[in-house]
Amino acid sequence: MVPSRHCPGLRFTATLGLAAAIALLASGCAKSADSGPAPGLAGAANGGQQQVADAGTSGAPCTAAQYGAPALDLTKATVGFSQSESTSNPFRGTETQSITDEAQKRAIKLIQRNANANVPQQNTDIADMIAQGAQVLIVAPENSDGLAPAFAAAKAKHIPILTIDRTVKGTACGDFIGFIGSNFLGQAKIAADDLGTALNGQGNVAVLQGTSGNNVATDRTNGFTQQLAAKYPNIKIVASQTANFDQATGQKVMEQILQSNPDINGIYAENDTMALGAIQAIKAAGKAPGKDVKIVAIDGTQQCVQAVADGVMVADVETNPRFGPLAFESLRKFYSGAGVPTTVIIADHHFTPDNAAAALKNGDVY
Ligand code: GZL
Repeated sequence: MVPSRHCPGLRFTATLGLAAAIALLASGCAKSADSGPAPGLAGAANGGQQQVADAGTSGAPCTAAQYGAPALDLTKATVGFSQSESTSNPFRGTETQSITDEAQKRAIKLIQRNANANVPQQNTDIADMIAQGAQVLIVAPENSDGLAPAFAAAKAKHIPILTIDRTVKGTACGDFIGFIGSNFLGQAKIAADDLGTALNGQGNVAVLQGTSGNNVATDRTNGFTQQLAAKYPNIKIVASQTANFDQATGQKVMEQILQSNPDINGIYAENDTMALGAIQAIKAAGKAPGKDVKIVAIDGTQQCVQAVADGVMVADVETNPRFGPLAFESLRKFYSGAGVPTTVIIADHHFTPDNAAAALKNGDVY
């Protein structure tokens, strides 16, 4: 594993206690968002397949019996997939494709819906799939507490739900099986270090926050502000506003921020699509992204990693959306009696000018 420029070449080992592992995750120097490919894949073209972070699993293994779900032969089952946002965002498009491909590979019947970032719609989607015969669900939640009606309806029918990419409030192995996703706090701390270094520790920055009401945006906002406060006292956040993880909104919000704060020299976008919108706004304001304004973002999409390679962005922290293999393997273990940890944190790449070109070549971007 290539040590990150900001974090020593830390890696989790089996000997780390969970508290230490969580502290390390929170410190932002977690392997899950550290530089370079996941360990053992250093430079290897692995097509970006998800890897579990070292010490990234926690929670007693959950089985169908413990959950109170009937036995099920997955190969004869109907699985429902509830996607939260439009697949026009490459994160969502890749996530949906990964679930679809893995179901096909395992010859499992999959039905799916897309709520287009609408929480009431996602409740309806889940209810519809239950009515259509879904016996187990994989849900990418739009937010952390708006889906209680759908989760309660599934629970009442003993239909288990595995959550991916965002968490929901409730009891693991009770209201839902568990969670698979990234270390969002760690991602944000790495992004803060990237921007702090690029600005030589001083400047005025703007934050484009994701949609409110979910753990991803909350952690990415808190992680960034905590790291700035801890390490970069001369960097000031002069504007921080949501652009709902959306490119057009990101451009509009950034145009407004630049009008009222012309001296901004850094931008932290909580996902790549908003970063692309911000780049448009910077250019429209007659400034050079990468020169006049340093930009860092989170997701690891092809366009933004290319921007890192081209010097337009300073770095891009990956959020690997290829949940298919891990999600279906988790369901297999859940039903086989082996059980699945209720929290599984995945390892993400950290794309910098040192490795962006190689990542674009070896298929680690999406
Ligand atoms: C992260 C996911 C976020 C992505 C955004 O797991 O919830 O939502 O980073 C997406 O691109 O909108």
